[in-house]
Amino acid sequence: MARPTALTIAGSDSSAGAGIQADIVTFSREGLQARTVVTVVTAQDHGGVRDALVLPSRLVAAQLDAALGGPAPSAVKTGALGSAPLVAVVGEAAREGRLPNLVVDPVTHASAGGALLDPPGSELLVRDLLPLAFVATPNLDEAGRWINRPLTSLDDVRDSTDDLLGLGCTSLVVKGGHLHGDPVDLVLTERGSLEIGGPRIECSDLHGTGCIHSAALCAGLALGEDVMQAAIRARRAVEAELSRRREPR
Ligand code: PXL
Repeated sequence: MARPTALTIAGSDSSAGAGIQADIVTFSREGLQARTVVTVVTAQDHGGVRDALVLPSRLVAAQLDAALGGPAPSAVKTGALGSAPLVAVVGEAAREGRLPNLVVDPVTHASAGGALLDPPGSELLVRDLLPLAFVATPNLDEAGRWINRPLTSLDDVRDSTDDLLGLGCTSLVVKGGHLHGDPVDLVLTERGSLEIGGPRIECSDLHGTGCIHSAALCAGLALGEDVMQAAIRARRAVEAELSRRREPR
């Protein structure tokens, strides 16, 4: 039988550790066929983003039409979206019901520095795209910014469940990497929550781990898992990647 397909709408990372390149590798590791829509082309290395070009919305819309031309993908994720017009292109496709199981990873900056979404784009993402998302995957800082209140502890997130779901997405996975001690990811849905623990794997290189997380989550949904199962898959994919990076080369 043909492998299930997932679509990523994201930026290109020339170092290939993050962005659309990380998404393709992750989809493939999880047994999926990838389709891709490139939004921003970046030239980057460990020093950060050296240059970047946000593609014209016409070209992104054309890629999206082409990528959605065959049998529908089983799930879709977004990464770096560059600018408000590209957020609008994705929003329009989502409103038309063309982006099933939409995972919105709110990427604004590259891990080594450099903007990947401008401020009007970030505003539109919250207002226009989050309400169309099946899952959003903010870290603590991003989730806190969305509800205008700093989130620094697990209790802060637990107490903010209603406000976070009030943003309009069906569910959220608030990533706990910034918590003190071992990270706990919190899955929030109208039907209940789940806390996903695990050891903190110390690693100086975290480049692309957010992309791997949202891609593996998207893969889980494409394979028919619910958001809680898919969030566990995502957490384990990040742990496996960090363990590989710690191995002596
Ligand atoms: O991990 C976030 C991210 C997303 N997309 C692109 C990136 C990065 C991080 O560097 O380069 C293109």
